[in-house]
Amino acid sequence: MPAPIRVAVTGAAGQIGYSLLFRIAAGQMFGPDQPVILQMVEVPVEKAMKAAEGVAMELDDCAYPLLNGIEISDNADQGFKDANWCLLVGAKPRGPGMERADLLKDNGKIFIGQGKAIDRVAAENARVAVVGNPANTNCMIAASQAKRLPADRFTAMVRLDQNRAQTQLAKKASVHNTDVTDIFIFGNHSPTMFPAFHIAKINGKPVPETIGHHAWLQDEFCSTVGKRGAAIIAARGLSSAASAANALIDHVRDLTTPGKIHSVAVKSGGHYGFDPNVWAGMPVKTTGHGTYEILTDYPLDDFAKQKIAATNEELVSERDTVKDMLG
Ligand code: NAX
Repeated sequence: MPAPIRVAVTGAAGQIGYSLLFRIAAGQMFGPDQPVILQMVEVPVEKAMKAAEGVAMELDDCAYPLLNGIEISDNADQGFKDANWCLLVGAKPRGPGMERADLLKDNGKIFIGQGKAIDRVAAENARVAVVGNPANTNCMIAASQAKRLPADRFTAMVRLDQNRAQTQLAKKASVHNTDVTDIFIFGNHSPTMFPAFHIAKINGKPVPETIGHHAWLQDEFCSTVGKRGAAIIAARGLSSAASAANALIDHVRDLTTPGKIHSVAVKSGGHYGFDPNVWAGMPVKTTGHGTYEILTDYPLDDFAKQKIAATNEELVSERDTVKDMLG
């Protein structure tokens, strides 16, 4: 067995945390031969810390063979110490009447502190995956604080959107979701995202050819995927949690599996017409344990260009809102 890796999870007592930690401990994120030490990070509030202790008790009660330790902390310097992976799930939810700009500013502050702490104390090979919303911009803020860790170590999750898009296409074509491939998310994790159906394939054939219904692809499909989070809240009374945790398992597992091609929000570098300094979803190919290259050769038609311009505009405006928070 290799030495255990340290996995820090913020928001460990939250909804997503509760679906996520058990799957990491079971080996679903890093594989069945990789022991892990979980570093649960919460806010310094008694209720949250108590809840985190309860989750740790349940993890103990699972007697997972790969779980080599559980640490709970209420501060970032302790929570990220020597962490190989930092999974930034914790953030404030949007309260009633709260504007998106206020959410950006409130949550942005969290990611300044966490970005600095990760850069200071995490392992030499530390990698970061951001889930807490607005995920792309929070990731940009955290990355901007880092002096030691390069920007490509900081990724944000658009995998839930990719998984949602895959299933919607499969349902429409009456095939199994594994028959749908090459579906990638471009842009922001928000309703402006573009699920690039023109690249996707069903049993190896282009989706527009197989589904044939262009108006459905351009309108209903894009809007169903973009607004799926809101539809879950309307139905369940709570935001997506198990599916978000599942997507984070997919995000990290595919980023540590060479050859995998998948959607990740990364520093765009100007590819596909994005502003070079925003974090945008795009297709990447994993090249090693946590390393990846952006795949830059997928074609964009006029509709794709227009959708990407809109989601890029939103990312640039989010960056303008938090410009004072960038290191
Ligand atoms: P919950 O409100 O259930 O849990 C959040 C937890 O984070 C709480 O326990 C809270 O105490 C903790 N927390 C807050 N600030 C923290 C900090 N500075 N350090 C450590 N812990 C902190 O939310 P949950 O449903 O788990 O969602 C977490 C985040 O994921 C939210 O921002 C949510 O919007 C976002 N999501 C992102 C998705 C994505 O695809 N990128 C999809 C699902 C989800 O909506």
